[in-house]
Amino acid sequence: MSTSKLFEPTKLGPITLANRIAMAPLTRNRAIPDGLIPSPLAPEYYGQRATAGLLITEASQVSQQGQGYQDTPGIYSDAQIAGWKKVTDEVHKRGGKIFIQLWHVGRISHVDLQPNGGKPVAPSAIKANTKTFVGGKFVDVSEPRALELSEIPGIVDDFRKAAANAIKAGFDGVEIHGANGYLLDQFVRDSSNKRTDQYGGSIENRARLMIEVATAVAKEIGPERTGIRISPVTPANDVSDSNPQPLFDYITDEFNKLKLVYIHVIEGATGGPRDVAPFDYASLRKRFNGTYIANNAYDRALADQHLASGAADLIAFGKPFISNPDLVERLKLNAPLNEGDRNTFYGGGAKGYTDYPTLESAQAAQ
Ligand code: 8OZ
Repeated sequence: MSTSKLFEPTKLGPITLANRIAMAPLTRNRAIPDGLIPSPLAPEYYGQRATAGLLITEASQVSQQGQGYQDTPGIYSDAQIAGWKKVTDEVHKRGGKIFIQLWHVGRISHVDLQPNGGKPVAPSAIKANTKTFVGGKFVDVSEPRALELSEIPGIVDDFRKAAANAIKAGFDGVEIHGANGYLLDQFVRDSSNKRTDQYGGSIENRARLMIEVATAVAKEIGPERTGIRISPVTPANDVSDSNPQPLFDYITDEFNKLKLVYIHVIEGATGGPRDVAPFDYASLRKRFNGTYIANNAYDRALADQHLASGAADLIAFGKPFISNPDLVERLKLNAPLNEGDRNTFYGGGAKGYTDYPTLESAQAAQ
């Protein structure tokens, strides 16, 4: 048996988690197209993974404007809330805890998804050199337009309402998506933000929208139920920053003032190398008074090492959770993992979603 800290129960604000393993948010593009309601299979999919100490849902847009890929679920309509309630009920029935990730894609979108076919919105009218998935294929993202100053309070309010909806849907809390080159990260980083008003220029100004969103959400549902994901050096979705360390040190200090329950940090390039650029994650860890969730390319050995040294409180696993519903058990036993099928990551039905075998079901089938 293992004495790894990974399998110890732990507190996350007011709630108790069964272990220090989090399921990272994973985009699966299986929402019902009519209404962008979570798939009828989503309760089973998340329920199968409820042995993780904390489940974080796939990114879910806070408004139609916040959508950037086809068939991603929302959390802004009553029908979406009802769909998510089925997910949280199933996860709670199986003893799990679940946060929903609140998302606005900003410029990583396409006119076909936007209200009245309009341009996607961004801090500045600079097109990202990346693709999105719309109409069944990968296409270049559309040319964005810069948000008017007068529109910014509406965006903050969309996050606030989405957080209130999340609580109605039975979630234990929310994770604000501040990572991976989406709207909040586009404001933060100086490659995508060239504004000259109070939302551009200095670190304080570029961080302002992210902090305003975190403030509004924490005020609405409580900071003990509000976490946020950041990715200080990821090149994902064509963003970069000329000086990320002071930027994210500042942001972390602000999260501290708000008493957010966790920061979820993608260390390195999202889904890629951990050492893509120099960055002192220990600096964030040391500054932040809440829970530090570490993510990116962790395996059992690295997880044990970082928990033992105090570099992290929880470890989030992403892709391994797609193909291993019983990942917790497999990590505990150091058992082999199922390979994921990339062809079914984004879109489709039960295949590659709810049909991956557990150790137990694989054995029974023999
Ligand atoms: C993969 C495909 C589409 C979106 C992220 C929400 O990177 C995503 C995402 C990942 O945070």
